[in-house]
Amino acid sequence: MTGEAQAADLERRFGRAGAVRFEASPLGGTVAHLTWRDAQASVAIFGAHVLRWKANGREQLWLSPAARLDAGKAVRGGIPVCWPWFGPHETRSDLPAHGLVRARPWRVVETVAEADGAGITLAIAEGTAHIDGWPEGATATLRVVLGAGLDVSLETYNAGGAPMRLTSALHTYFAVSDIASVRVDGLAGCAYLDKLDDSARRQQDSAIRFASEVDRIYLGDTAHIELHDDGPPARRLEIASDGSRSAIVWNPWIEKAVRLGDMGSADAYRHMVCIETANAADDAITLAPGARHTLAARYAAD
Ligand code: TA6
Repeated sequence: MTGEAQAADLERRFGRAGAVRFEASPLGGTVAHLTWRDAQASVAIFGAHVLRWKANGREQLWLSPAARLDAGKAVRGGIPVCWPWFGPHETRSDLPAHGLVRARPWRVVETVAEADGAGITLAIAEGTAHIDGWPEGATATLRVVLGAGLDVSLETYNAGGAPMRLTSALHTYFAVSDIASVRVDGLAGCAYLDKLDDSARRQQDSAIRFASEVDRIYLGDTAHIELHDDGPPARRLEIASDGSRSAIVWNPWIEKAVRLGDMGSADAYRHMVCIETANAADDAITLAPGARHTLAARYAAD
């Protein structure tokens, strides 16, 4: 089915006038565009990937200018879904980093258009029994609601017969005026694992600022984080999480950004910061057969 045909089919089945519209994206896949008052968001069906969120007249998320939906790999930027593991697989180095779903087709389950928001729910599109590393019987569902803020929730259901170990993340790339103008509040007092120093355990004693690569897994009370960007223009963005005991803060800085090769420009690292709502490392979850878990983030921008 061509992109245009898929978009037309989804528009017919799930379009909601004035709230949810499907189109064949110039990035090479089908995208759902959500509208609520003057806010907008776009969600790619491939990877169930939030590509953009515009609120208060500003793009709140960073997306690589090199992003493609038809390259068979995860999109750089927006909100990649890391599931059913975050980072490298615990025992299998041959399996992809950040799990199995961010570079895989999903399908639309439903869309909603209500007074307080426009939303879409997606699930993995295909049978999973054949996918190497997939926990037997596990399913993932992503729900995105655009309203006064942006709500993203990732539900795991263990429909299998055995307990499953789960780490996951909403790997959100926020747009910033310049990384030197950024301060992250809300993690002072938390322990963190410094991934740049063999996961050494350290303590965050104040706000986070950036002057080199930062790659840290914060543990404990990470439920309310604030991103402050002095701009210009100055901006504050709140991240409230639920079902999450970890938060990852990451900026690749110069060398790693060049090594990644898909950031779109040499100075792209200056205009993004990842603050990820997660359960990772010590906060891995064991989900019993029949159990469900939801990882949720609510973003609110001034
Ligand atoms: O969340 C931070 C991190 O784990 C970094 O270590 C870096 O690898 C980043 O994710 C991006 O990973 P990716 O596989 O998308 O290149």
